[in-house]
Amino acid sequence: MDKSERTPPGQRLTEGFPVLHYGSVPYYNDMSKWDLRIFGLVEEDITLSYKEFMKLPTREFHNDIHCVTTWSKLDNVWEGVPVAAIMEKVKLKPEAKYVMLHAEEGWTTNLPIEDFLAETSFLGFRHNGELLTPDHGYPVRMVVPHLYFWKSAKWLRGIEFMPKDKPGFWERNGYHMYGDPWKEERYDFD
Ligand SMILES: Nc1nc2c(c(=O)[nH]1)N[C@H]1C(S)=C(S)[C@@H](COP(=O)(O)O)O[C@H]1N2
Ligand SMILES: [Mo]
Repeated sequence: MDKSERTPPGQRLTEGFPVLHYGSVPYYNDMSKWDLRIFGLVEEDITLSYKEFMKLPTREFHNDIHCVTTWSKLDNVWEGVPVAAIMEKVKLKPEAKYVMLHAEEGWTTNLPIEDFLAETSFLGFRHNGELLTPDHGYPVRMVVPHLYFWKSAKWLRGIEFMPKDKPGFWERNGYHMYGDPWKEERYDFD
């Protein structure tokens, strides 16, 4: 597919990699303070240390990203942990229908469980050959490329399984609950 067909309506292509977030960039000088908690509707919660996380299987992912503020960046190459590798560590309860991603400083974003479990979703730690920079989510960010990029939580610290949908940070502040870039699901007040 050519670049125009890969660009959703209302988006412009950028070669750069803009940095966008609310709040401040966390710096980690001691990775023993980082962990990732998987909780909510699972038989048993787990907490992965950075060491445990980095031992999970990884692979390369190729995708395009689309930010709600109208920039799109094509042909990203990432290294990340497939969601399936995380899901092998927990037993999901059947009532789990939605996911809340928890980042540093209480920042959150919500999505349906099918979108979280999609084969194209992953926990990324390398982008275009380099470890993620602090600005882009070091050490680990979620990447859900088929939804607007605000669903791709930087500085990921928790994955919560929920029975019902609940708005995350931007969703409480007017962003769409789902955020399909091909349908221009940008804001919920229009
Ligand atoms: N933790 C956290 N993750 C976040 C955000 C945020 O404010 N905090 N902003 C989101 C938004 S709105 C966008 S567009 C992307 C931007 O990612 P980038 O800075 O790597 O381009 O991160 C998303 N992830
Ligand atoms: Mo965004």
